[in-house]
Amino acid sequence: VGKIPWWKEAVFYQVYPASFKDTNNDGWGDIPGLISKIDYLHDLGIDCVWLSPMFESPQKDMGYDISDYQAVYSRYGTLSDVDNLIAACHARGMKLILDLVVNHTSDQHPWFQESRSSKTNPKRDWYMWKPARYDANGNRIPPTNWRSYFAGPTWTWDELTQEYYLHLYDTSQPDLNWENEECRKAIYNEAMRFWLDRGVDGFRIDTVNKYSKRTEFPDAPVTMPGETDQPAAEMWCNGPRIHEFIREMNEQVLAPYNAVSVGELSNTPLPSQVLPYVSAAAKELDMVFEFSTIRLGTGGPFHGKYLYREFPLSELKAYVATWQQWLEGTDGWHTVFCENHDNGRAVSRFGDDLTVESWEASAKTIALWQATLTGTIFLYQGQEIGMVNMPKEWPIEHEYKDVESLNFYREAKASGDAERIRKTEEGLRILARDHSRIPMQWDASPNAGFTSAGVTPWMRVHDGFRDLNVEKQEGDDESILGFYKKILKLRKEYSGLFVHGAFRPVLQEDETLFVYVKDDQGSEASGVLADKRRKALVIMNFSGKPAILQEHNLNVAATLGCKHRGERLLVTTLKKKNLSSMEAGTLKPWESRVYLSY
Ligand code: TEU
Ligand code: CA
Repeated sequence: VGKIPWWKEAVFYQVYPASFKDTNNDGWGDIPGLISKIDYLHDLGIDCVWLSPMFESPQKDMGYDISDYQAVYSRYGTLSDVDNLIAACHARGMKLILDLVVNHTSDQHPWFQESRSSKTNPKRDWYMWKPARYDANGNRIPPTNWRSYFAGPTWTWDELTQEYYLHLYDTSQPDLNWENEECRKAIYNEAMRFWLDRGVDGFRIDTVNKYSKRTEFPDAPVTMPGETDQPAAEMWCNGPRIHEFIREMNEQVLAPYNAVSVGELSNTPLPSQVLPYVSAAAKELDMVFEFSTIRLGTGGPFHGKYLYREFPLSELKAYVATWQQWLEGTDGWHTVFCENHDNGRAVSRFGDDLTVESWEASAKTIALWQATLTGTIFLYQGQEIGMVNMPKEWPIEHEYKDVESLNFYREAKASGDAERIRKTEEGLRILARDHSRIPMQWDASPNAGFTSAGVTPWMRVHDGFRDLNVEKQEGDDESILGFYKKILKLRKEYSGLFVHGAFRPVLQEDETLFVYVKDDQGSEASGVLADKRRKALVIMNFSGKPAILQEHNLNVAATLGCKHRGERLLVTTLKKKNLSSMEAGTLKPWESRVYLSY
């Protein structure tokens, strides 16, 4: 049993700095605010904090548009604040990773200012410039028909040098040219070594599979009839040189610093395409976020992330089974997550936030779901108290701030197509990235304790904050927060089962019950001898109705099977007061249990 790397069993927690805690009353979260909450995170059971971008930026994409990799955006604080944060984490045996955003910079970055200044500037080739094309009527058109992730074309015309530059995201986020070796070296130095030398423990790597574009720049096939720009993720995802680039990044920086790396891998639904990034032998990344599971319900005829569609529980379960089992027999690793700053809140999307009972029970069931899956677990700020989406009646044009949301909203409005506008508004109200970006709810004081009374926070605080906040749940081990603390401990205590164990789906087609067996036989990590193998049966009622196990042909003892003497209840989402009414054969709405064989 080789030594297990720390990052496989660690609990990671993503902080979105603008919305976490404001300590200087400007309505914007800051690093001193995060430092003031490190003990809260330590007490929750967090081992490593992932801090979303706090670098110098015009904030067109909330810091994912960086204009200086070695400076801190003034509203977040200073370099010494970051040094203090690193020290605060390390003093508690915790670690800190930063967000590495190097597919693009802000158009305000000096590199781009130089690149755009003339065609002969030494940094011209650090970005992707192309001459215009002309249509049959002699009108100038972009080099390709690619549609941006934020709607519109991926090309912006530059009058001064009479060429287009590429931007997969906003026009203010020009793509760096990874084909240029000098540019890559500058990235490794300025964006990576600078922070690793200050003591940062690694990186979450933004858009990690998009640096190698199809450099012949072909047009994308038409999948959105009638639209000028077409979705073209295959033109820049998992491109011809991507593994060469990531291996070089590992060789040059990650390995020498022993830096942990977790890559953000979107638009890559096939395990065969994902494995090369995370197999230990590949020496590329330690792990990745694969989005198929939590992107369920997004996308639609306009490939807008914001055209929501209902999906059956069996579809969610199928994705979980696929991504829980894809690494068996390989030397790879992966992550477990259901929330981040780019998606709606899990309890509003996969649970039921309509009544206090269903909100609390479904949030705990989602917690149990995450805490029993194999991989490294990542929580997102507020998930631990069951934070929910913004109220559906909040007007989009006033309360939504995200460039992605607003671009899709304006594009739909401009289309004049009533059905498209309706579908986009409906989708935004469930899926918009804004839902996870409203202020963290700390207590029942004005502005939920995120900032002082009388201050206007950069985003509106959820109206329900008085009943949903950290203070209300702290000290109550039956709250959602108390439940997370409990099962994060159990996850570690039975890491052979929950962190490393083999996943075996049960009742895969059932549209009410989400059931699986975890088996520590599946991992040498548990060091368990064959005759002592442990198995756990996770049973979750993913519905608002009681579930009679017998009606679903579920028998606990039979399902756990093997030569065991019996099973015991390891954890239930029920509160103590309801335990007396707990029926072995019936699950209450959104009730979940874990049985342990022994
Ligand atoms: O997101 C990349 C990514 O996965 C999104 O492009 C996603 O595919 C898109 O929302 C689909 O509609 C990262 C950051 O997490 C995100 O916040 C940034 O806006 C983006 O990159 C650009 O840096
Ligand atoms: Ca502040």
